[in-house]
Amino acid sequence: MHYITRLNSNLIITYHPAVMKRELDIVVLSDVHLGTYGCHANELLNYLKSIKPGMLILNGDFIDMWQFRKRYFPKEHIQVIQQVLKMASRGVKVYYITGNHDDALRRYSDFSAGNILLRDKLILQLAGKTCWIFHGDIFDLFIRYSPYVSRLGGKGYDLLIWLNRSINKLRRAMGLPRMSFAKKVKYRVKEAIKFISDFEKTALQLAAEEDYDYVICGHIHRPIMRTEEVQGKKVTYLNSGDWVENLTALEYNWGRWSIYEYDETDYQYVNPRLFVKEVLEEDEDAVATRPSMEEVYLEIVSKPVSGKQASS
Ligand SMILES: [Mn+2]
Repeated sequence: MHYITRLNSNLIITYHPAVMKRELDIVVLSDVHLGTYGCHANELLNYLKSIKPGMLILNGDFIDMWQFRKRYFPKEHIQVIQQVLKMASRGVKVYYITGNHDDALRRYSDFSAGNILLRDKLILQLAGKTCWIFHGDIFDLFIRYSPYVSRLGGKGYDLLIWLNRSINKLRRAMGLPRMSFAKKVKYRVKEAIKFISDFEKTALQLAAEEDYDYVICGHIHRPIMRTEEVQGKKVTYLNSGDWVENLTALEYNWGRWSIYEYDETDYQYVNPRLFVKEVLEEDEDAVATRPSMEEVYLEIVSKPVSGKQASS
């Protein structure tokens, strides 16, 4: 998705996404975790500024109230909130669905203010299909998981991400590729994998029992889209991922769902005035009349080449 228009062979303009917004029916985001070191607020801000959805669904853990510290809430995190409010004021319907890290809001569920609607879950009818949307932490009740996994949402995990970022800054300065600790810790552990698969299975199972066609969650920070047949019913499980590690969103447009993955190059803006025109190809006459090195030497030194032979 690059907004590139070729005006002529020498000039390429890359449009800033803010100028050309992508129109979408629905966008689902989850696990932004504003207020934590791990949150990629700048990237999310780029993404939000590049889209024009009819509906924006924040599917839980948008603001991390567990780790909410007054001393860590940087400018970019506030800008994300401002951008969402701006979108709401421009007519985008914003559903704020509560998660376990913003469960303090659950006591206000079903509160609405203009285009901003606070909910614990959302059911949508899309093209004759029923979509069941909620954060997914309720499955923690069903799935017994190891202390390793339960720690993933805690302070230690946030510290790990902070450490990971600091190390990556250093690695980048040394010209080394970035590495992800968090991903390693999370995915390399067998129990975590089992937890994820149990989570997905539970969601599919419950959705089939409740007669939903789609079940859309967040919580486990793993973007995916999978369709299974459960008890003779076709159910699709979707997960919007997160803005800590994966930088993903679910997009619904033209009657179908897709996973958007953030790509830095989509947001690079180069001022066309800064472009240097391509060097014109040398025409053969110019090459033929170009003086030899000896001639240039003579021009400068005015003495024949002696000793070392100048190469031509
Ligand atoms: Mn969660």
